[in-house]
Formats: sequence, structure tokens, C-alpha cells
Amino acid sequence: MLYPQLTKTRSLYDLNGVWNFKLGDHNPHEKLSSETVMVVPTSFNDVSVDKDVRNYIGDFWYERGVDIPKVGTDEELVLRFGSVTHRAKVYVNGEFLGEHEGGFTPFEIIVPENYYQEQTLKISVCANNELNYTTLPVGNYFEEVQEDGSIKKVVKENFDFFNYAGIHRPVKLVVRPKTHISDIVIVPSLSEDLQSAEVSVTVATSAAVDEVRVTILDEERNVVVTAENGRAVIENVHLWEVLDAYLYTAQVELYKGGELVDTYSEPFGVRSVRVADGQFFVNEKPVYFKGFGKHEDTFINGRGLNEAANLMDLNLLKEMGANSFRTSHYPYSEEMMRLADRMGVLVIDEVPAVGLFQGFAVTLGVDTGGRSTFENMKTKEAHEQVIDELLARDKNHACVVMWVVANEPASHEEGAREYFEPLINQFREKDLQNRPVTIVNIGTAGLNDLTTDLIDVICINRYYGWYENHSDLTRAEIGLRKELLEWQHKFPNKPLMVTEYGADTFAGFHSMWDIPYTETYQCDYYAMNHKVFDEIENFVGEHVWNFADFETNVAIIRIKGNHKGLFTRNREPKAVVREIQKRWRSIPHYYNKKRK
Ligand code: BDP
Repeated sequence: MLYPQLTKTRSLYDLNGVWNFKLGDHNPHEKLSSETVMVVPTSFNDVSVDKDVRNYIGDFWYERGVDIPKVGTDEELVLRFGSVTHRAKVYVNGEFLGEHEGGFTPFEIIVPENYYQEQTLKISVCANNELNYTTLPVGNYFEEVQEDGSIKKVVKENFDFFNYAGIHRPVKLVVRPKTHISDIVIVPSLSEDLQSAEVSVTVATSAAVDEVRVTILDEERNVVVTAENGRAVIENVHLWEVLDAYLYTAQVELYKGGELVDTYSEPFGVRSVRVADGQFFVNEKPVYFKGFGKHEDTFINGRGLNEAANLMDLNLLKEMGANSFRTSHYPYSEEMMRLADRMGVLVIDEVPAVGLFQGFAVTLGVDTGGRSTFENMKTKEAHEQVIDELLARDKNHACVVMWVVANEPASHEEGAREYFEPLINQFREKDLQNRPVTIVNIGTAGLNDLTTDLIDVICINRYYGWYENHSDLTRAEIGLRKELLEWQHKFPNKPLMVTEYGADTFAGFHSMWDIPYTETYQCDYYAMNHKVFDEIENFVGEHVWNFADFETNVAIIRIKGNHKGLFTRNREPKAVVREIQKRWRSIPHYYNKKRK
């Protein structure tokens, strides 16, 4: 799906700002009172400043009016949502126009022509934040009978982050030609000597046209080459490199009867990605991933788009000598993906498949009726949908170098292989850039994982010295070394990386001893892990957990959130930042451990 863009043939109007807001029921034929309002985009939870609102589960409504811009007879009006978490029904002047399931991908609603002559549009969105065993992420859903007999809906997250909800990303009103560019697929193929690239640009249109013209522009917007039959060769190609990005633009124009009917400019980078011989190659050079598992999580905004925080985070990432992050545990905003493209940051792109584990530790105590994960959970349909929608949205991004099918599923339980094999294949068949595919492994599954031979890179989340051997780094070191060597021995040709390792830490706590939660312990914990990582040949990267402290639901092991951040939630560095900065600055981005 194309990102909304202002061009010669398309107008764009911003619908962000203050909307009327209400929890519960509303008849969209009536006007929603302006007594309570909500800002778009943001999570509603924290800004409401009310405990019951913060924890509310169910339907909630947003409504606003907008004057209709001029829409020509050959044009159409589209409402475009960056994301509504976790589902949305959209009404215009009281009439239902369409809906979308899934909280992290964009969708469009076409406003029918009979509205174009009206003065104003009343846009009503019925959002809903329920999660259950058919949704991604997976939630444990209950209905609690209150003392007065009323029913309260409750979701206990089957994952370790707060279930923030709302219109999380920008809302736009788009006027575009009825005959328009509906999709652009860009696949660059580098020559063996990396000097030139053949770029295939496939354009989908909403209706037949006489001519599709594709021109490749450089960063100064000079014409590099014009494509013929959707193919263009770029000589002396300027590669997109790690932290040294270069972006070309594919300028697409549609012509009908000699007239320009639509135009759109899609930025793209030229780089190759390949996995072989226990290494991860970008532009045929072995890369070492240094970086973070993250969250979209800031004070006030919750999971709502915060572009300043995004830029600051990537600046901090660069400052530390890192080069990558994982979109744990859901697709991040389109704005973040574009920023990563621009800044040359590698992204491991994850669908919201988290919680596919019946006995997940943070939610222990939930009665699962004795059934195993894959008997109990019916997420197949949602999973296929999120993979298709992520591919549709992110396929052209140079920054995306690997897809994640799921984070920490019960990949050792019966049924896991049957469940995951078709989903892995879905990525393989539909991604024309053939990026590697992975499933992030949980310690409980370990080497009993039934899917490892199906994936390209072994990605494991490990907490030796935290959940395992808590406060005993000597034993933790032995356990970690043993396990990493086992993986390497069992899968000698697969690259191995740790996608999570970390220790909860309170800024300001120090200790003379190995006392968990202190900054001292966090430093020692990471030093131990790094010592072991450096001994493993096939080891291609380390993503600490987490970039910053983040909000979770309440739990005995969560003290106002998860504190494994290297930075506090407010982006203040903990002591370990300097240590890891020293290490990462000394490891080149392109680094072949085998030939070091
Ligand atoms: C893993 C999860 C991550 C958690 C982390 C932790 O992948 O979402 O936040 O561990 O416990 O289970 O801190």
C-alpha cells in the first residue's frame, strides 16, 4: 500500500488534531458530544488521566467533521488511516463504509461519490481494543460480572507490553484520480561486481491507461535512466549501505490520451541481502547487527506516533555505534520505516505475532483449560493477513533486511511446525526481494524448536543471568556458552544472533556486589554476555533488550513497567550505555568474525 503523498495529481489533507471521543456505545447517525475529546494520533490510555479509562476494553468512538474539498468528476475521495489499534469501523455521515482488523497496518476507505456535493463530512470511527485467541497479538479475554450485575470486559495481555490503543497513526483525507497508481513494486538486482543494478519497477493501476512511464531519479532529482517495460539499468550505482544510505526515486507517471493522469514518487535504495555459510551479507559483505529490540512507547503518547522520539532514538542508536533494530513486537509506523531508510539503519521487521505461547510467564495464572497452544489458539487467519499487509506496506524498504514470523511462540509444542511452515513460505513466495525469514526463539523452546531448519537465521532471546541463574553470572556464563555452542554445532551453516538479552535496572541504584536491578549489575551482565558472544564464530549480531524502559501491564515482576532499557523511558542513559557504546564503536558494521 502506497504511503500518502502530495503530488501534481494528488491532494492531501491532514485530519490529525482534536476529535470528539467516547467510550462505549454511540449511534453514528447522531452527533457525538464534544464534552470529551481525544487527540489524534495518540493512545487514549494515558492522556485521559482516569484509571478506568486507561484500562478500558471494548468499543470507543472518535468523531469529527470536515469540509469537503473540491473533488473533480474524474477524482475520488479517500480516508487513509496509518493505524487504528486494534480494529476500526468507519462511518461517514452515519453510514458504514468499511472496516479494518489489526492494529499496526494502514488501510483506506473510499468515500462514495454521492457525498462529494455535500458541504461537510462527519467522520465517525468505532475503534475496539479487545484481544483474544484469534487475534494478533494474542490476549486472554474475560468478561467479569461486577457487583451491580454489569459486565466488564478484561484483556490480560499474553505478552509483556501495555495494550495501548487508539488512532495511533495519522489520518489523511486524499483526493486522487480515479485512474491512479495503486501499487509500485521495486526489485533491484545488483550485478556481480556491484557496479550496476537492474531495477524492476512493477506498477499496478486502478484502471487501464495508455502508458506507464517510470523514471529513476538520483538524490538531486536528476534523471538517471528511464525504464523500458518496467526495467531500468543503473550504471555506477550508488549503493544503500549500512549507516550510509543513498535513496533513488522511482517517479511513476500514468498517461491517458496524451494527458498525465497520475504521478507518484517512490524512494528506494539499492542493496543486496543474502544469508550463506553462517554469515549475513549486505552488499556481499558480512554484516554484524549491533542494536536494539525496541517498542513504540513514550510518555503521554503511549504507542501513538511520536516522530521526535523516533528521530531521537535513531540518533541515540547511531551515537552508540549501533546499526539496527527489530520492530518488536509489531510493525512500526511508516514514518519510522522511512526514517530508517533515510538514515541507513537495518531493520528486522516483525508482524504482531506475539503471545502464541499458552504458558507465557507474565500471564501465568490464566486457566488454559489444559490445552496446548496450537489447540487453543486460532490465529492462522489473522497471521496470514498481517504477513500480507506487512509485505504490501514494507516490501520496497531498503532498511528491511529480514522478516520475523513470530516472537517467542511455543515452537517446541506439537503443531508448531504445521502452523509455521505455510507462514514462512508465505513470506518466501511473496517477497520478491527474497529477504531472509526467521522466528524468534524463546528459552523454553531452546533447541527443541521444531521450526529451526525452516528459517534462515537463528534468532534467540536469552536471559542467562536474569530469568536463568538470577544474580549468578558465573553459572550464567557457563549456561550461555554451552547453549550457543550447541546451536552452532547443530546448525553450522546458519547465522546465529541474540535478539534479546537484558536485565531490569533502576537508574541510580549501584552496588558493590552482584545485586540485580542495579546499574552495576546491568554492566556486569552485559560484559559477561559479550565475552561469550565473542567466542562464537557464527554469531552475527546482538540486539539488547530493550532500547528504553517501557510500560507493561501490572505484574509481580513488573515495577511500573519493564526496566531493561539501556535508557530510561525518558531517554536518559543508564551507566551501561557508555560501556556498550565503547564496544559497539569498536566493532565495524561490516565484520567477518570468521576471518577476523
Ligand atoms: C521476552 C519478550 C519481551 C519481554 C522480555 C522481558 O520477547 O517482550 O519484554 O522477554 O521479559 O519474553 O523483559
